[in-house]
This record gives sequence, structure tokens and C-alpha cells, in this order.
Amino acid sequence: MINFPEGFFWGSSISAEQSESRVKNDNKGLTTWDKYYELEPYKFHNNIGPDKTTGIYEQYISDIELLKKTGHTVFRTSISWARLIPNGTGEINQKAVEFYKDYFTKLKENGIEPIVNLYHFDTPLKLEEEFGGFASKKVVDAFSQYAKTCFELFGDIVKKWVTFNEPIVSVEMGYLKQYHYPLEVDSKKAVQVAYNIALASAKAIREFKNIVKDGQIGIILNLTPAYPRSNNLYDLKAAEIAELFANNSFLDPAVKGQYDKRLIDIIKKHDLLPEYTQEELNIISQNKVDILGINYYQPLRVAARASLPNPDAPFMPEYYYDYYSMPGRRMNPHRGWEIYPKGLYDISKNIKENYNNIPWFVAENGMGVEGEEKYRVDGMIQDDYRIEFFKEHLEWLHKGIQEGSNCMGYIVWTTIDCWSWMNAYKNRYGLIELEYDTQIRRIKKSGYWFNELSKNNGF
Ligand code: BGP
Repeated sequence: MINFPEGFFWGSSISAEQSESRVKNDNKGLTTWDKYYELEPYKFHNNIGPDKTTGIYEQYISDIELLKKTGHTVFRTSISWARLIPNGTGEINQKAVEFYKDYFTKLKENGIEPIVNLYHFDTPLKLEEEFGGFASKKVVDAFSQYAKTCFELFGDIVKKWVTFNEPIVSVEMGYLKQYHYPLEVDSKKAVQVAYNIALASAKAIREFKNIVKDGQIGIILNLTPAYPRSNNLYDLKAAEIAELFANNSFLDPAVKGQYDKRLIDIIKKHDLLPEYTQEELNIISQNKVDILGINYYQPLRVAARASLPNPDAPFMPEYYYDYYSMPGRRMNPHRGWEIYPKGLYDISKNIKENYNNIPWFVAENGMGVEGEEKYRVDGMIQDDYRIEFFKEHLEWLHKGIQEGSNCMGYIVWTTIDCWSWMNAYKNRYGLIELEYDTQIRRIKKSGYWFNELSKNNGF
């Protein structure tokens, strides 16, 4: 039996844009995802866009019953900025206020603590079109105002808050790799957006401290430990730089209140320094996170580059490394991600040794599988592969905790199968199955297993 510390929390994560659905007359504003889907619907798996997703906006009361049946002691979701403030700034949508108040209150009444995130890739379209999204300091201030509104409206109910989910993904996918709107390839802007988001997070934390005196606030980062191909000096150097971009870039400002000098030097060398002021740097250094959420899916394996980079190509972190496909690595073929449970242990050591052992929790960990219907027996999806995936990760996490890591809980991705951006409903991650057309929900074998896990506080 592997036992977790007393008070360890168990739950799952989902996000607003991926789960709520848009309903007639709900007054939700448009997001960048609506725009992207309108422009290029064929880029989304089976042409499914962000309008009809998992229907939580209408079904949250019965969904909370399912959360209870699957052992949730916590549940993480996000507020849709465009639902609450349809234009991103200005008028508040009262229907959204009622919805979120009731949603969060009902969770608590059922013994489930809500962990609420403010931004999960879903910029209100108006702010993107008018100002260029997080590339603009105006949007930094709009975010801080939105955060303040949320703390004032819901801060008496919700006590655990998060400013951003996976900000590096917004930067990479929006400004380097063209998976998220605005689909640009602009390294200078990418750096500006990364800096602006770190600043927006710090400004939101500053608001939080004035309003919610008895809560905690953090940020959720997807950490992908960078492993070198070998002990060759240049492989090691490649991994060091990959680590700086992939992990330190947001960990350092969030937890330490400042950037790593090595990263600044590289950014300077490529003439990519963002616009900043000393006053902003002070805000970042004075408003660090209380807690950290960590999403872990896969490691980042790198090697020294085999060729010289083209000096004229737009800058990418890959200027300094090649991706390395380790022979014999275990893969989740549906998602194309390596499965490496020990990564979670390595993360726990990194946080303990290099980030003051700050209290943290796993905020996402999971396995997306395509075509899960084929595993249905007697009406239930027998997702033993997912249970194995969780167990292996939990074993390594447990080892990290035994060695002193300050991990407070394990939250998986995801609750009910949800809409995964361009992959839409291709890969299913849920503890609970969604029959998309009818919106019927059924608990999977992993959901019942998760209930036992939570009841026993271990397995
Ligand atoms: C994380 C996101 C989630 C979720 C998950 C699964 O990066 O925070 O929103 O989507 O990954 O990944 P995907 O949906 O790309 O398969």
C-alpha cells in the first residue's frame, strides 16, 4: 500500500472553454478560439469547434454528483473571461456571475474545494482585435482588472486561485508554432508576451492580497524536465538551455520574483529583450506565488544540434538544441507524447532543491486515448491503461514526497472528456466518458478506481 500524507487532496482539472459550451442567450462574449474556428474550421478535428463542448454550463449540478462518485475532494476549473466580461473590459455579464457563484457554492456544499484559474488560453476576442492580446500592456492591465473583479465577486467562496494555466503554451503556440490564435511567427513578440504574462500574473497577485486575505494564489506551469541525450558536454549544454526556456522562463519570475541571468543573456544576444520598466520588475519581485500547480505529461529530451542554425531564420529556442527521440522510449501513440513517470519525481526534487520547496500540487497528469469505445465492456470503458498510467506516476510522486517534497495533492486531466483545442474530441482523457452527440456521461473504470484511491488516500 502506498499512502499519501494526511490532508492530501484528490481531484481533476478542466477548463471553461473546453467544457462549458455556449448556450443561446448566455451572453458569453467571443474568444480567440471562436475567431480561429470561424476562419479555419477544417483545422479542428472532425470540424468540432468551441461552441458545443461538454455542456457543464447547463449540467453542472448533476456533474457535481459525478465528481462525488469519483472521489473528488478538490476540483479545478477556470473562469471564462469572455463569459464574465464579454468585451474583456467594462460591463459584467450577470448571468455569468450567477452561474459561477452557484457552481462554486454547490461544489463546496458537496465537500469539494474549488481551485479556480483565471486564464486558460481563452482571450476575449475584443482584446485581441483591439490591442493584440497579451502583446499589449493594455491587456496586462485589463487582466489585472478582470482578476480583481473575480476576487471581489467570488473571493468569499473560492480560497484557492490560479492566475494562468501553462503560459509558455500561449507563447509558443500563439507566436512561434501556429497552433493558437493569432498564429504568428514572431520571436520578439513571443518574448514580449511571455514577459507581459509574468507581469499580469504578478499584478493579479497584488490585487488578490488586498481582497482575499484568507486564501492562496499560484500559477500553473507545464514542466517538461529537459534530459540530455548523453553526458557529452554539448548535449549537457543543450539540455541546460532547453531547461531555461521550457521551465525556468516562468518558474523563476513566479517563485523567485526574478529571471535567470543565463536566460536574459541569451535573449539579449538575439536582440529580443522586451519593453519593461524598473517599476514592473519591482511588481514581479514583490508579488510571488504562494503555491504552484504543475502539469506533467512528458519529458523534453534534447541533444546538441547536428547542424548550424540558420542565422536569418526567426529565432526559436531550438536554435540551441535538437529534439532527441530516445531509442526504446515508451510512447502514448494517440498523443505522440513519451510516457516517463520518473519525470514527476525529478520535478519534485527540482522544486525542493531549487525553488524553496514551495507547496505545490500536480494540476494535470493524464493520458489521452483515441477510440476508447473499443474498450467498452458491459457498458463501461475499461481504461486499465489509464489506471496504470496514474499508478506509475503516483509511485514516483510518492517517492518524491517521502524525500521531503512539499506536494499537497494530485489532480488529473480530466474530469469528463472535453474539447482539446485543435484536437477537439480526438483524444479522450476523462475519468468520465462523454457521449458527444447526446451529452450523456458514464463513469469509466478509472473513475471508480479514482474514488477508491481518494477514499484510501493511496493504493
Ligand atoms: C494541457 C492543457 C489542457 C489540455 C491538456 C491535454 O496542456 O492545459 O487544456 O488540453 O494539455 O492536451 P491536449 O488537449 O493537447 O491533448
